[in-house]
Amino acid sequence: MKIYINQMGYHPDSVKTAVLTQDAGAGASPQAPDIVQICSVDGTCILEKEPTFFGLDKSSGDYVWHVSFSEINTPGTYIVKSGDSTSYPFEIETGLYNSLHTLLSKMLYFQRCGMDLLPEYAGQFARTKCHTPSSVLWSEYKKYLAGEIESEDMQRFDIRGGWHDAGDYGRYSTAAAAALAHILYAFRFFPDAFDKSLNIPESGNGMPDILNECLYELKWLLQMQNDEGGVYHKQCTLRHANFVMPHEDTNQMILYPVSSMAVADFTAIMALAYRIYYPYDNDFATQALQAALKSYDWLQKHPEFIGFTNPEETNTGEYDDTNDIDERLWAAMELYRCTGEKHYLTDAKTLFDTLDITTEFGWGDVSGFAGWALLEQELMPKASISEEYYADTLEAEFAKVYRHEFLTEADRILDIIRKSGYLLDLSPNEFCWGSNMVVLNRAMLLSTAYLLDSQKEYADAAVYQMDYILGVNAVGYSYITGVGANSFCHPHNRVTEADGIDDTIPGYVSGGPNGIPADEKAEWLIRPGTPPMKCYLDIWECYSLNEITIYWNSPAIFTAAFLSCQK
Ligand code: 9MR
Ligand code: ZN
Repeated sequence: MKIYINQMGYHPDSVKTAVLTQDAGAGASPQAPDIVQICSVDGTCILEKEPTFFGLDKSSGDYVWHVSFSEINTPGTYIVKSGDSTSYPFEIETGLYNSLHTLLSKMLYFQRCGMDLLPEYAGQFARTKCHTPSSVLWSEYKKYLAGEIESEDMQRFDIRGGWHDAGDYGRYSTAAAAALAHILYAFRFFPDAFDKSLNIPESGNGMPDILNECLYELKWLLQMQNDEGGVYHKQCTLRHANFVMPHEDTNQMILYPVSSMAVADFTAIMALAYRIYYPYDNDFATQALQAALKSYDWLQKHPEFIGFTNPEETNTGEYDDTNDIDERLWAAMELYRCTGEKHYLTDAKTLFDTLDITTEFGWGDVSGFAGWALLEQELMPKASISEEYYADTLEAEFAKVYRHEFLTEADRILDIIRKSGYLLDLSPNEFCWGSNMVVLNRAMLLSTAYLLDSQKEYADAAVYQMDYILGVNAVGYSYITGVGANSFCHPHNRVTEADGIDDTIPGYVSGGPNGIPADEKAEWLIRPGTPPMKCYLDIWECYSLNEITIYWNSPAIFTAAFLSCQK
């Protein structure tokens, strides 16, 4: 019998559920566990409960029982016991989620490119600045590789900074925009959560540190806009670097062509940045809005979809897409929110009407961000919605439709959760590369639904998703480094492998189980037929299971910030 709990712990007033499991493999029949005891960490029993049988969980192949212990609300350290089995210890404490999103946010500082990370901020993970030389355009570099032009013939671009995307050192415009959207909206909806210092170089300058950190990425992204208002899809070397420290990756950096997704995402995130930064840094905010308007013009001049496919010489990330409608929708909606000019709203509504899916928060489908922009005032704290809030009838109608879209999707997710023994928001066939992102993006959706509709079930469901990430899963790991008694510690991350330091940088979210492992090591080690929730290994080579990225941390920041504001 295994007992899974959130290894970090629970807010005193939160819903608390332990999951007990037995492997259902080889035709075993379920053997009811012994009575369950919730004990203080010294072994004193506080509560005894009969577990409730859920049945077979399809994603894990486990028989599952549940034990609710929400009634325990005295701060302290606890364990759960049944027969010979004991859970990892966990806390009941206010403030856990506040500390968690602070730790998750500091990860972004560790991803910074182009500056020294000093010991006073990075501790033992201090490192030398990286990727400072100039970049060239792919259109010219291609000719250089073919021997058609000389190195001196290439134009040079000084574009520096930003966050390394992931375990690789690339920087990608659409991935950046998605991560920034999660975090800037987290700040918009839960401003009081972000009161702690991140201990970064800008700390104490009068701006909340989460905005200081995001500004580092935004300033890089601003440089990715060209004179016409186009935005380069990515800044990367031709091939992924070896497992060396970032400053040892000295290959030529290349600006890959403009994609319409990158331009639209850029427009949207710069417009959002205008609203967020205006009270703190007027000049930057104005610059961001000007940049957004310029890129919106570009979009008007280029109504056609301009996708992105890696040239065959390149193996760095692709972030491809099949259309740019959701990106254009998001751009139009953000500019409407900034300017109140009706033509943006009309553009947004026209694009929205062509979409089937409207509530996604990923780098590939950004439609849900448009909903956040539209419903912003309803999602922000102490929202006072007056009859006149929505400037006109089209807006009011559109807001009604979007509210319905979010709530309908949240109800669909609740149905998935009810069918999962682990109270997880994924169906068995949804364990993809980066499945933890899907878990967390849906947790953001559930949080959104709660903000719109105050039904406790939505908030409880968001808690269950963080429980899954922090240990209530069929492999028993906490998927956040440094959090919980059994956290993963071998991420696919060049810095962690190359730095020669035993400890892992804390606060990384793992990509998580992948039902279709897609790297050599995982394909070799994971037996065919393994249930999807168990297709996970804490091995650094397994990039399709155990990488880290900025946009896997960012939805965890959002969800933890949401939970830190709930009772
Ligand atoms: O997160 C991306 C995942 O959804 C895709 O299936 C995968 C393969 O295309 O790529 C992932 O993105 C990677 C990106 O291309 C480069 N940086 C690391 C990202 C995480 O693995
Ligand atoms: Zn770098």
